[in-house]
Amino acid sequence: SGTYTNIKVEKVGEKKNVTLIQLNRPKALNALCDGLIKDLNHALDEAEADSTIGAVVLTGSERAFAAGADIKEMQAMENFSAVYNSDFSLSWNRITNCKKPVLAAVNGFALGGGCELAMMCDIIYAGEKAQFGQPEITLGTIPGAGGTQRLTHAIGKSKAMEMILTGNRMSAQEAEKAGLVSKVFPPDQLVSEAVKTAEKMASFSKTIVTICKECVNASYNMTLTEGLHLEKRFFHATFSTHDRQEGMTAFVEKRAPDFKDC
Ligand code: CO8
Repeated sequence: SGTYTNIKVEKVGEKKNVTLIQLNRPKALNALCDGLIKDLNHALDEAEADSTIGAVVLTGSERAFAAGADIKEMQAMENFSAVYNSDFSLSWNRITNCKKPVLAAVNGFALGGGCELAMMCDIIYAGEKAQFGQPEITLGTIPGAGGTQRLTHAIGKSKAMEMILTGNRMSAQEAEKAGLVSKVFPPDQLVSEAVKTAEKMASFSKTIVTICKECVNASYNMTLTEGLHLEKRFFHATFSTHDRQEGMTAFVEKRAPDFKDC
């Protein structure tokens, strides 16, 4: 694992096949400054390139997953061109495009860009005291890293509108009920539960896991007909992999499969 200023990175799990990335700017409640985003992108590049890693868990502290984009950095941007010409937002697709599954383990505040960062991940687990919100309206701006789009997809128009137009926060329990979050755990068990799930995803064929992720993400960008077509073609494609043959043969022979990620 590399050495970073704004994050901590560790290989975890029984087989050390999960990368645990912890956002680590406690004094600013993990506000997503430029340096933190650069560190995060770098750590994701490393996890993606590392053939021993099968999944990533992204977490913060018990107090905050991330309290948003760094307001102090944004305050200094004078006008449209200052923000437009910076690479402030460009690298934020990194998580969605990561070939390995990324699970967000959210304790505490996930606000603004922090909520958006969690929503870029493939799965969100929350600690019982987590709070989700898009408070940009209170700062005279709007969500700029997917909040108006991904939140609406996740929880529907009425709930998304209410959060975005009022800045009101949603509790972990409400977020689970609304479908934003898939599971809620006591704060001190959250990361270990997330790692367990990540280990399970990491136990399967990496190639097939990546295809699954690509197909699910495609549903955001395609009509149903196009998405079903893409899925069918990828389903067919799995038949030319070693791992599909191994998986089905292992089932028939009543033994554990030995996936080779090809
Ligand atoms: N940016 C910078 N610093 C922050 C941020 C932030 N988002 N949030 C907290 N901090 C800092 C505080 O300034 C404070 O620092 P200091 O001690 O130097 O004053 C420290 O963290 C602790 O914060 P508080 O004292 O405020 O702690 P409280 O427990 O009283 O309150 C809150 C916690 C409620 C989370 C409060 O800090 C808060 O409201 N934070 C701002 C939340 C917010 O508005 N987030 C949205 C930001 S806008 C955004 O994310 C736009 C996304 C667009 C993305 C586009 C990217 C391409």
